[in-house]
Amino acid sequence: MPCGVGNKRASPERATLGHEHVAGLYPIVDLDALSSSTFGALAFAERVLRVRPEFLQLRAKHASAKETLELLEGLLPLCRAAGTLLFHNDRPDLALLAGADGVHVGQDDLPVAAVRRFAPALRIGISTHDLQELEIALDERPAYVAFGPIFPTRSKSDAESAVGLEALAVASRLAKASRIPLVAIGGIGDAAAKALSRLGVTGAVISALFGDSLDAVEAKAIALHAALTPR
Ligand code: TZP
Ligand code: MG
Repeated sequence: MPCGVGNKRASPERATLGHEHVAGLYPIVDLDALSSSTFGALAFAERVLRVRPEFLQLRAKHASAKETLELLEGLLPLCRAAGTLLFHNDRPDLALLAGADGVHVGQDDLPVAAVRRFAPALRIGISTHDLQELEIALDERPAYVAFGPIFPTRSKSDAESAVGLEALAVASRLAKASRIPLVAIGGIGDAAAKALSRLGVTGAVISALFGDSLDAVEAKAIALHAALTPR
């Protein structure tokens, strides 16, 4: 039986981030994006982790379960050393097996209640794409809610329409009222990062982290992290 299944006394409080506000960069290590670069996932992660982000996500849409588990197991000590929470996209089973901190689920993934039954201690992030989905997700009291795409993106094959900054401002008010951290996603680069930070929202980023070299990746992570951190 997986750990936690049937543990009715598990406290939902354990599965939050422990605070309502998150700031700074939320880097996503996306294997599809990495496949068009010369970077290995761990070397890439090691560079972005130098900004000590609050959390980092592995997104492995087309990798095998075995390869994904091995990668998560490689990422975990790097994240621990940086004080960063490791989230895995889509698959709570792999997150749990690897000892990761959380799972990021979308609208077609396992429902939050099922994830909680399976793995009560895993923190849960939920993807939402409009204000109705956002309000439903906030009611689930996850560790954070992601909202987007804010701007058009090429990193998600089936991306919904971009929602824009006005909808993000409304989403930010709703999330604040619910005291759940909000993560904006989709087309976030330096310019958008400044607008996000004014709204008190953090940003998840795939493509804007890429550069010609790992030094350039690190420089981009530093710049995005600074732009997403309110002064
Ligand atoms: N979900 C909504 S947009 C998106 C995901 C996974 C892709 C974000 O990637 P990028 O390159 O930062 O736009
Ligand atoms: Mg998903």
